[in-house]
Amino acid sequence: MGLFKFLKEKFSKTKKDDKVETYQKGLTKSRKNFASKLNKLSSSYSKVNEEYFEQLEEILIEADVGVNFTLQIIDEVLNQAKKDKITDPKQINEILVDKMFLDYASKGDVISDVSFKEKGPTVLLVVGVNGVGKTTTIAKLAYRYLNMNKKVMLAACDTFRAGAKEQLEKWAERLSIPIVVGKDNADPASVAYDGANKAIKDNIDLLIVDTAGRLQTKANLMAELAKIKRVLEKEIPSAPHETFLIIDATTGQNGVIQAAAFKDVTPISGIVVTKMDGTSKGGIILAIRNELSIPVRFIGLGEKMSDLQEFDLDSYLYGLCIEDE
Ligand SMILES: Nc1nc2c(ncn2[C@@H]2O[C@H](COP(=O)(O)OP(=O)(O)O)[C@@H](O)[C@H]2O)c(=O)[nH]1
Ligand SMILES: [Mg+2]
Repeated sequence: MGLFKFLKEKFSKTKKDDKVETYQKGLTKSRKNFASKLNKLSSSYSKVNEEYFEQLEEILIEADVGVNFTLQIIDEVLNQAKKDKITDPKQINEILVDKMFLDYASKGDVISDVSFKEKGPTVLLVVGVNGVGKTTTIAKLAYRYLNMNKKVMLAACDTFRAGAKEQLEKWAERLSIPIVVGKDNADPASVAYDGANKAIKDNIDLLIVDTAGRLQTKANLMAELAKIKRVLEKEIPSAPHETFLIIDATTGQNGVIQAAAFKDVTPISGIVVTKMDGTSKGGIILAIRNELSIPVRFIGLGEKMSDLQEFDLDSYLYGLCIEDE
């Protein structure tokens, strides 16, 4: 059975859980831009031809899966179609979805959740340019791990942007969790130092470190992140244990460029793609995975706490590629 039928079966009306509902709702715009166009295309042809594949290519580019991935996947679909002598447009579309799945999955298993150390605080460093959703994602992640009975603490290392500290403080207050802050324009590394020590002293399970994302000057960013990491590692062995890069889905291919730039500066253990609900460019996840091989760990499908979901390839492809009948 192909993936297309498998997903339809897996998520048939009676079996839909909260997770897949959240994905479906959050991916509505992307689905309109992708699944609807695919269906329209396949119903206007009785047999595929060169023109069909050209239009397919256009739909993929518009979904922001990236040029490289588009060309690669069209090639794979063409080869398969030739090999199996398939000319039915609907079947071609199904092969396409299969290939999308295989490309993502072939790059390795994905475990969404932070992997916790057995002893001592686990440190999660959060990076990304301004406005992508770092602070709100931190709040959502804190909420998630609180619900898993973890002791969570925040460190406000974005000492640069006006109001950044206050924004994180507000979240800490709402969630009733401790937070370490510095003075305005304080050295972010000094806040990281205080955070690490307080986390050890208070037996914290998860310390989440917010940072300022000044990508404009790569050298500065690199120096700042390196210093934060050096301090963390000195206080807590092999910290940070995870580094999440936050990418705003509404920026499309720009997000892929940002991810590449950050990857140059520091190792990234996972990506969180935010604001999927506000864009039709939902294919960006496939572009990131294809071009950078970094796993997407969580995805932001709305503003509510529960709208940050662990990344699930089946739910994502279902939400993007399959329209309700
Ligand atoms: N619709 C939507 N908005 C989001 C999502 N994630 C973050 N935002 C909004 O994006 C804006 C910027 O977020 P913020 O956390 O301050 O970004 P930061 O500068 O990277 O820390 C805020 O208004 C958030 O509410 C999401 O998944 N969906
Ligand atoms: Mg922020």
